[in-house]
Amino acid sequence: MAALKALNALRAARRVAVLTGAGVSVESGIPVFRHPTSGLWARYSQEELATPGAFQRDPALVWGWYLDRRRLALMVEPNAAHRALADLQRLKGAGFTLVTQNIDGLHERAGSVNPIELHGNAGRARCLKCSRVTPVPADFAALQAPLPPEVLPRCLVCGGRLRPDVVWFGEGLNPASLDQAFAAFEAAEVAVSIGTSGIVQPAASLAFAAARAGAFVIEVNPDPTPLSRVADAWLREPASIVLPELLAAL
Ligand code: BV8
Ligand code: ZN
Repeated sequence: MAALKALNALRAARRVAVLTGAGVSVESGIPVFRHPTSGLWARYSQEELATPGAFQRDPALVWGWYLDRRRLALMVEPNAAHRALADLQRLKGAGFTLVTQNIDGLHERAGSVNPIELHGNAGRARCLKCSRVTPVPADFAALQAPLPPEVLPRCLVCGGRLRPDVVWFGEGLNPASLDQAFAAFEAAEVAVSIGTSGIVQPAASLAFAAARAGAFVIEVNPDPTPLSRVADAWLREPASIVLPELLAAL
């Protein structure tokens, strides 16, 4: 029943806004954010590593974590959920906006064009001094953790230290990206929240903003989240099953 309601709403909608979280990449082989990470990282909470303080205290440790996550993202393939969202964008055209909390770059590799990467991208580095953003230097990216501090990358323009181009806890999101995301969700006829626990702010507020503006809200998540009781259609199945089915029927 919920799937039919979702299908009818998506069919009729000209403006569709989608938010994805780590759950959309699970079936590609990337663990979700809030499960204990394996191996070297098991003894740290991810919230501890993804902070300016952690980088200040031990940049080699934090860079090692991001290089590992970048390496994993490059080793895996986008899954049917990523590909279905690229199809949906081709179908809906300019009325479609994809916002992601993920830093794995899988949406673009699946064919999505200009996804709004609210939390940045593990494939990029940013200079602490001149803010220049570049791909993570390839020679540095090839190194395995634990990294000796003397190998940490520096900006080729000003010599400043480079950091991962991601948004850490306690850091502001890019204001232009955030405004663009809220504008899309507040204008949407259909808002879709996929594979996110809806814990991290301000991203978690997007779907609620759409609901308040009168959008039909679809949630794709096997588990309940704070959005589930507000959603007009809660599809409790994995994204890589539900999204291709919806696209095939559109
Ligand atoms: C900000 C990049 C203010 C890095 C990330 C108290 C103290 C300090 C801060 C706060 C606080 N209370 C609130 C805050 C704000 C804080 C916050 O929200 N904290 C939370 C933990 C309470 N937010 C911030 O700090 C943000 N900044 O507020 O700044 C400010 C303003 C101006 C100026 C200065 C400061 C910044 C937040 C961004 C943090 N960076 N990532 C990195 O990745 O290393 S967030 C991180 O969490 C990832 O981006 C991740 O994507 C994101 C959200 O997690 P999810 O994607 O939802 O993943 P999760 O594992 O949680 O859930 C997966 C879901 O998938 C599950 O529900 C599961 O059921 C589902 N699933 C599983 N399999 C499938 C599936 N679904 C579908 N199909 C499947 N197959
Ligand atoms: Zn620089």
